[in-house]
This record gives sequence, structure tokens and C-alpha cells, in this order.
Amino acid sequence: MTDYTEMWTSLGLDVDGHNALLAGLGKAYTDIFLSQKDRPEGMKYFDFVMSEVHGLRIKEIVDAKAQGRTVIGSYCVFVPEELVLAVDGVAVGLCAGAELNFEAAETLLPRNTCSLIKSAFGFKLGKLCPYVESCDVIVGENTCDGKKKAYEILGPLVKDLYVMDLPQTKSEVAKKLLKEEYRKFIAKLEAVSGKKVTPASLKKAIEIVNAKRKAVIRLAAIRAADPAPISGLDSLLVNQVFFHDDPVRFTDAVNKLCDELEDRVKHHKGVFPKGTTRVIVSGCPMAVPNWKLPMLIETSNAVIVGEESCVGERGTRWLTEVKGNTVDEILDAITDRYFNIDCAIFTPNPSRVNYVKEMTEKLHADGVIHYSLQFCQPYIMESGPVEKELEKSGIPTLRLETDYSLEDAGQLKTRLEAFNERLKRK
Ligand code: BJ8
Repeated sequence: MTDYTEMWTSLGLDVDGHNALLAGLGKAYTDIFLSQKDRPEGMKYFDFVMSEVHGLRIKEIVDAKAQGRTVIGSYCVFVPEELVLAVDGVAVGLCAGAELNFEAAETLLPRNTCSLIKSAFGFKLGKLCPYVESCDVIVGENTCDGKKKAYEILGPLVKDLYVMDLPQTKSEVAKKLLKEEYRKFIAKLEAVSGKKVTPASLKKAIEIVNAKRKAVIRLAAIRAADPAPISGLDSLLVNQVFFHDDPVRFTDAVNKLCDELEDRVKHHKGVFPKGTTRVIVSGCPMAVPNWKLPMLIETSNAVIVGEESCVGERGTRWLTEVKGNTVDEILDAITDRYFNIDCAIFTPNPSRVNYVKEMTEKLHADGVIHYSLQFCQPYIMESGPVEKELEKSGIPTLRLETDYSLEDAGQLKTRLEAFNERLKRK
């Protein structure tokens, strides 16, 4: 194994703390992922990526910086990767999914802040995330109140925090605001990279990101098969790696995995027996290494066949139309694409529940598990109406609120097993 200590030290990481983190991550990965039966061969690529997620991938990013490329980190799927690629930048996702260093985070944030935000602060304050430390610019976005205010506190802690405003309604005025914000973001990217966004660079970037999205859309569609050819855990992992890997290499790996899965479907080969209870998980995003709930679901005689989440279909199901000849016209197409995203910060937000219904039907799911992180106002508030609407349509729904700790694992498992019994009686 390559020793990356020098690189981590030069990035300013707390090397001992970081080694402890990697050891814990490695153990969790072995227990949760490698213990699964009949995993597709194509998952070996993702196992490798995960084993090198703080090693080789960071080295690639450090090398890219040395060649003059700009590294842009973000916490939200509203930050267009296309724009970053159009200045030949590297885009990385920074959301964190581990309960780490929360004590330090709570010296700056209220205790009743969601785990996702606390985790981002925990990693930053503990100097534990090589992605955060590699970024030239970190992009925040005004989405939920928690993130909005947290960025005010994060600003002084990082090299260059750029905050993007986002609309919260789906009106024409709101769409104009989004386009204007993207225009300002282009100006920021051009200033930090010293490179100009052109119609040609934008079109090329759109093609790369569309290809990546098409690959995960293909994966999502294959999961309609019974028996399920891939576990929900492995599919989630692919959607998590989406935010870290080189986009072209990632697309190739996902398409190879899909070739294998389509062959499995043809031969009725699955990772769970045919007829296993099928569920969709809908709600807050799950960042690496937030694998608790999927692991509990899939060890409770059910298989996850889809994620209505920003680490899942909400983040990927729309493509950007390649149309327009000027930067302004192409930016219209990009704005159109991103304006579809139905995050719970929007009001009203009917398309989200409609899509959960659509997913349930096309993926032949028996029920929906609505997942909210504790203290996440938008998703918790929306979970009641979502449950009501789904139940009214005959889709059994279980609402769960949890955090990143394992303390409630037993309680969650009991509720999941009871829900599974209900689904079997359906
Ligand atoms: S588009 S879901 S990635 S904002 S869990 S921090 S909402 S209190 S993550 Fe999100 Fe963009 Fe929306 Fe998607 Fe706030 Fe809730 Fe915490 Fe959250």
C-alpha cells in the first residue's frame, strides 16, 4: 500500500486523527459491504475507489492543481458541475456522513443542528478531510436555514468560501434568480481559474456530465428487476462515488457494471431471493460513510430498489439539454435542468411526492421509507404530507428520523421489521 503521509501532512491534515478515521472506515466498509453475498464483479472498481478515496484520488487532485486546474468543493446538487468543468476545474462533493468530532462542531453550532452540517464542521475542525483541504474554493448555497447560517460560521475557517443564493419557489422570477446566480458563479470561476467559459467548453462539459448521469439512470432502471441484481447498499455506494471520482472514468465503470447487471437480469440472477420485500428510500441525502439505514434495511429481509434523494435520483434524473450557441443561451439550458430539482426547501413542492409515486410503480416497490435527519426542518416538515399522500395512493410508508450515531440502531431495526411484516401482508 502506498504511504500518503507526506501528502496528507502537506495538506495540513491531523495525520494521527486521519489514520484513526481511515482504520474505522476500513472496518465499517469490510463489515457492511464486503460481507454481502453475490456482489457483482463490477463493484470491485468501487471497492478500489473507496480504498483509495483519501489516497490515490487526492493525489490525482493534488496533481491536477499542480497542472493549474482549480478545485471546487460543494455541498449541494444545485452547484452545476458543468460550470466547473467548463473552466477545466475539478468538482468534488464535500458532504460528510460520519459522527466525528461533533464536540468541536458543537462549540460553533447549536446542538440541534442536523448531523450533515455538524459532520462537515467536525471534519474541518479536526483537519480530517483531504477534499476540504485541497479546495481552492468551497461553494456554499442558501438552501435550508441550517446551511445558510452555518456558512456564515464556516467562512472564516476556510480559504475561500463562495455562497450562492438559491430560490425557494418554482416561479419564473425564481428561475431568473437561479440563472443570475449561475452567471455570477461563472464570473467567480473565471476569476479563480484564469480561464474563460466558452460555448465550446460548456458543451463539452455538459456532454461529460450528461454521460455520467445517463450511466446512473441506466443503473436505476435495471433495479426494477426481481430478483434485484444489485443491493441497495452497493447502488448507494455508486451514487456516493459519483461526487468524488473522475467523471469520465466513473461513467465507464458504471456502464461496465450495468452490462454485468443486465446479464444477471437476463439469467434471473439476484443478490436477494426473488420476491424479497422491495422498498424505496426517500428523503435527506446520505453522504459517505452514512450507510446505517440501508445496512439495517437490507439486514431486515428487504432490498432497497431506489433512492429518492440527492445522492440518488433527485440528484441525477434530469439531463441538461445541449442547446444554444452562446454562453447565455447554454446557461438557459443549464438553469432549466437544475430548476427541476425538487428539494424540500422549495414551497410548494408537489413534484417530489409525485416522483416517489412514479418510482414506486416503475421499480415495483412494496413501500417507501421516508428518511429524515434529526433537526432537518425541510424534510421532517415535508414527511407528514408525503406519508399522507403516499398512503392515500395505497403505498405503505414508514417515516423515520435518525442521525449518524448507532445508538438507535436496535430501535430502528425493530421498526423496520414491523414495517416489513406490514408489507408482506399487503
Ligand atoms: S438540493 S437536499 S443537497 S440542500 S439534512 S443540511 S436540508 S437540515 S442537504 Fe440538500 Fe441541496 Fe436540498 Fe439536495 Fe439542511 Fe436537512 Fe441538514 Fe440538508
